[in-house]
Amino acid sequence: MTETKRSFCRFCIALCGIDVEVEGDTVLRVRGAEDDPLSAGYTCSKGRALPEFHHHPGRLDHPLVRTEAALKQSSWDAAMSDLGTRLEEILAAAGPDGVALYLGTGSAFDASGRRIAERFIRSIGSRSKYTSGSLDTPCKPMVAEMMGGYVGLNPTIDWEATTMTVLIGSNPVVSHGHVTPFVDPVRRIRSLADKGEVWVIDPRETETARLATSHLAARPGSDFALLAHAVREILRDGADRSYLALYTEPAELAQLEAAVEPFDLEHTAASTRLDPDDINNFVAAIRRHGRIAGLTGTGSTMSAAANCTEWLLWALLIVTGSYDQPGGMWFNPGYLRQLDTREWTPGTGEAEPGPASRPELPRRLGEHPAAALADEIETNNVRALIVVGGNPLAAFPEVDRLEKALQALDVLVVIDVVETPTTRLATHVFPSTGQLERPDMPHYIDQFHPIVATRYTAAVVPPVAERRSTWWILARLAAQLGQNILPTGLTLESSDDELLAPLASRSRASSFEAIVEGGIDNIAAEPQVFGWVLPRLPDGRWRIAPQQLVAQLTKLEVAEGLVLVSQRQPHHLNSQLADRQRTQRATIEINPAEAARLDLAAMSQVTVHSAHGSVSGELELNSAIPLGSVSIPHGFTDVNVGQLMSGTRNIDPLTGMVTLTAVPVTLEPEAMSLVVDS
Ligand SMILES: Nc1nc2c(c(=O)[nH]1)N[C@H]1C(S)=C(S)[C@@H](COP(=O)(O)OP(=O)(O)OC[C@H]3O[C@@H](n4cnc5c(=O)[nH]c(N)nc54)[C@H](O)[C@@H]3O)O[C@H]1N2
Ligand SMILES: Nc1nc2c(c(=O)[nH]1)N[C@H]1C(S)=C(S)[C@@H](COP(=O)(O)OP(=O)(O)OC[C@H]3O[C@@H](n4cnc5c(=O)[nH]c(N)nc54)[C@H](O)[C@@H]3O)O[C@H]1N2
Ligand code: SF4
Ligand SMILES: [Mo]
Repeated sequence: MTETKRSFCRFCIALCGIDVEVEGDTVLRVRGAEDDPLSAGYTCSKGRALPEFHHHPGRLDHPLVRTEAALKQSSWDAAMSDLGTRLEEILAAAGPDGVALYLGTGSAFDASGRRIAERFIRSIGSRSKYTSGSLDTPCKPMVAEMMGGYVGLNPTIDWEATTMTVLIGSNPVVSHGHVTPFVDPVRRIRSLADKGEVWVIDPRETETARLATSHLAARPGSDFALLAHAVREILRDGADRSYLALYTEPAELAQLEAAVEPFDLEHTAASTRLDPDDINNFVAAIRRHGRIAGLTGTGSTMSAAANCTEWLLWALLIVTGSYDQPGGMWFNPGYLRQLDTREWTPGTGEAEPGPASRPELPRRLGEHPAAALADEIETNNVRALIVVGGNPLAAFPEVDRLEKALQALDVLVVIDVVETPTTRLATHVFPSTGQLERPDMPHYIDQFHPIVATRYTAAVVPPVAERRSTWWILARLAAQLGQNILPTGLTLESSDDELLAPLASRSRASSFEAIVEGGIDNIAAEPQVFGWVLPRLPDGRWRIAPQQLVAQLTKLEVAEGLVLVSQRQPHHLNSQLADRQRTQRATIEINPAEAARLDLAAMSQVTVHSAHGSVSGELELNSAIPLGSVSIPHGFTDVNVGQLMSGTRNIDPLTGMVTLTAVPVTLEPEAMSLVVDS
């Protein structure tokens, strides 16, 4: 019998409401839930591919343990006993840091799995924790802490009243947003444009740029200059002086003024390669609107200028009096965490030293930057790695080197739902329940919601075969090591719901049951909350000119020549669904005029070289790519853009982030491989 069950998609932060048609444990079809208050029937092709992903031929069904060269099916008890013994040996020989954890994107959408993974690594006392956050956006928490005193301040558009929105290096029509979700993005961007203006700063002529009222195709990596100029000009004319008097220090404001002083029109036009009239129009628009909203995406946060761009955007939003004010931007305190009811001790944004092999890399948020992982393994500091919901071979820099390092580990545990290039190297593979097989409630991503609200879903289908919840797998492993890492009163026999329930205890809801029964409609959700951040600022003010960022700005340069720019594609999420090659694959995209200039127009295969490495693939001529740029999507291991990225060069000294966009490259016809008859 066919039944329809209500859930929400957990591929991306849009968390669209879905109606899932099932028959027994077979998932037949996914449709957008028409009556969902946020997504109102919207889904994208990834959400609709959930049945295909759920029944993927590579779905993991049993624990696998490597014996000799092959992974062999095992029972949970035997796999845990084998792994427990090996981890105990490593802990005894190498100490707690010898066991590392990498939490990828897949873990962010599993509230209990992520929470118990964090408890696992704490319980063994290891500092070797890594997450994908150090690859895509470490500037955001750092700038939030430096300027506002708290890492968790996540500014969001005032969807009701903002009249000017600036999107820098983000393409929500494809991505559905970086850390601010654009549910039903075309409708949302149109509605923002209907209310006033949407400015997109992106070297590519993106799907979002086409819907915007203005598009500035600034030179990749030059966003900081445009923003520095805007801050400079608004400080001369157009600043919200009463806001500045209340929430900034005059001496710090003077430091900001001095820092942006070199960015006059001429200098800014030369850096960004924008027409001076366009730059003037941008500044004039900001003056016209007074309060504005602005967001960066990975096109900015993965660039060498990430920190300064983020800082100068925050500075622009403060100078215009936009932060924590209607018509500007608000900060989602989270429905579950409700930060607006808590006090915090303001942090300063200082980092700790990195791991033993890369002490120069900063350690932030209790984790090491991903760039350090290969070194840590090569120097034998890390002997075991546990990967939860991540696929480092499709995400990290220097993938060739990383692959060798992963092969050299004593233990590589991968907890995933499907076979991946990373599971293929593992010594232990554990099959996790997938998103349709577990109840869930967004926790870690609670503050990214476009309104203050939460969602609960029951499992849509029961897990089949030997699939277990990620929380159970890690708690079981901890038990094997003699530790109980579950919250008080819970055991390995507890249900997924019992694991979720404590998340409601400090929330806006009266109880977990109220969330379960209420659904998103009748929970006391508030559209937006203003005015809770300003009274909590350190010493009552925004630190508008953090010294480390002021110093970094003086050293920034815009790369000359051909550069690689990042992009995302609509039908896969990083490496997830990237094997659906009939819908999407990685090509090397350049502008037809650039191909003609480089004498490549007739080529089918080309090779891209960076200072670190090379990648070859099919050439695709695309007029949306500007002159001077090449673009390759990430997430693929056949054409793996990670081969161009370095884990040692161009590492940001403040965050340890690898530069993943605006990377200098050269392009040439693919070298013919010699065919040798043997
Ligand atoms: N369909 C799909 N959705 C996804 C993902 C996916 O893989 N596929 N991944 C998810 C993840 S993990 C994340 S973090 C988010 C990211 O979400 P977004 O940050 O919105 O990601 P993109 O769509 O790649 O948009 C980045 C844009 O930056 C531009 N860009 C590149 N370099 C520069 C530069 O130097 N300056 C400027 N101004 N722009 C530049 C690119 O042309 C691109 O259009 O998306 C999430 N959603
Ligand atoms: N060159 C370059 N490199 C990049 C980027 C880029 O734009 N360019 N983007 C960067 C970004 S933004 C990110 S976030 C990282 C992504 O880095 P990762 O997070 O390491 O990569 P993903 O491909 O998202 O891996 C997610 C994994 O989670 C698994 N999974 C899915 N559902 C579940 C589940 O329910 N439970 C468990 N346990 N696992 C599950 C999937 O099968 C998949 O293997 O890559 C970064 N690397
Ligand atoms: S936008 Fe697509 S992938 Fe993201 S939650 Fe909605 S349906 Fe899922
Ligand atoms: Mo990401």
